[in-house]
Amino acid sequence: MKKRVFSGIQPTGDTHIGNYLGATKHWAARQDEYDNIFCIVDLHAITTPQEPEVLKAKIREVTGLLLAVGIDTERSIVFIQSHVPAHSELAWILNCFTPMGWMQRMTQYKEKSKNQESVSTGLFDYPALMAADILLYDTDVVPVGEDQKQHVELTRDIAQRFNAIYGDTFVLPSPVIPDIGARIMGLDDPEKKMSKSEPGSNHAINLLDPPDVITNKIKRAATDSLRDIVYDENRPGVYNLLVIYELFTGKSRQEIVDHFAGKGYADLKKELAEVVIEGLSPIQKKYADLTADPGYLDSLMAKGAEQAIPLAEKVLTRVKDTIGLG
Ligand code: ATP
Ligand code: LTN
Repeated sequence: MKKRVFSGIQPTGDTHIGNYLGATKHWAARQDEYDNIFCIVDLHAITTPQEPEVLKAKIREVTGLLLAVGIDTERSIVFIQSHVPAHSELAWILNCFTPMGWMQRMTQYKEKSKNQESVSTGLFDYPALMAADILLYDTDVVPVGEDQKQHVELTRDIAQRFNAIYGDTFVLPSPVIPDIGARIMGLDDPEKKMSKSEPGSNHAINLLDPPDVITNKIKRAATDSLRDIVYDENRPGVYNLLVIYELFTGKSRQEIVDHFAGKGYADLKKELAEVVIEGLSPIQKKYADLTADPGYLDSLMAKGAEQAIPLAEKVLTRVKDTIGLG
């Protein structure tokens, strides 16, 4: 039997090449290897304030982009989190088995709540909902970018704690993080992870950015005052650009360093813009086709929820029986 993969993406902000290179590209590439479930996590999106109309549009956009990068609904279940009520229900139950101290250690919460006047309880509790997403499907493998590793490990801890009390109930999931590209950095500040929620027009390359926007963003990307083009993690700006180049071209590091020997940052940026534009072009074309008929995505998502609901219900019933509910 194939291993079960589950992963999720938030319908907030603009989906960027970090999401693609760190996560969705791998989800698409390994679909035949696994039994896959991918989720557009709209309930996670509302842990920070959202405009209703924008949220609705973003749910459609992210759905379209998942399919455009190659997720195939014949081989993978794709659905919207709020369409499957068991996610909220299991999240509540898991809350009751998660020590506050475990949640307080989560670095994403610490970062996202920093300098905020008011933060929702939902943002603090975000990892319990994520644990519910994963555990509801007896998930073995969770492919994510580096920033989500801690949340998957917490999920595993919650599952282990529950199993220790009640006996084997949950499958223990493991995170899978790509060797290269697990943490694509912001173009404007290579010390910060490229992120959907980061403001700044020059921060991220979005999957739907037109060619001239991509070229301009890369032109303005932060580098350093040195000259040679080599992989050096102590020079995060150039390192990040080289990693992006490597992932879009599929070339080896040696080939890339040889290719840019004697050239300058302007050459690197020009060629990088070309390969990114070329790499995103088929995704953008496919996205335009998929979203031309609005009813099409809706029907696929209805089918995805129909497939997910019985799987989730089965595990939720197991959990409720175990703890004496119902
Ligand atoms: P936000 O910053 O608002 O939390 P995000 O950019 O992290 O959003 P998500 O929808 O939360 O986007 O993430 C979807 C997937 O993309 C996750 O697996 C996450 O780990 C991965 N990911 C996000 N940013 C990066 C990045 N800069 N590099 C590699 N992977 C990333
Ligand atoms: N928290 C994740 C999104 C997410 C997720 C999941 C990822 C929600 N539920 C379950 C993997 C498995 C993020 O990318 N910020």
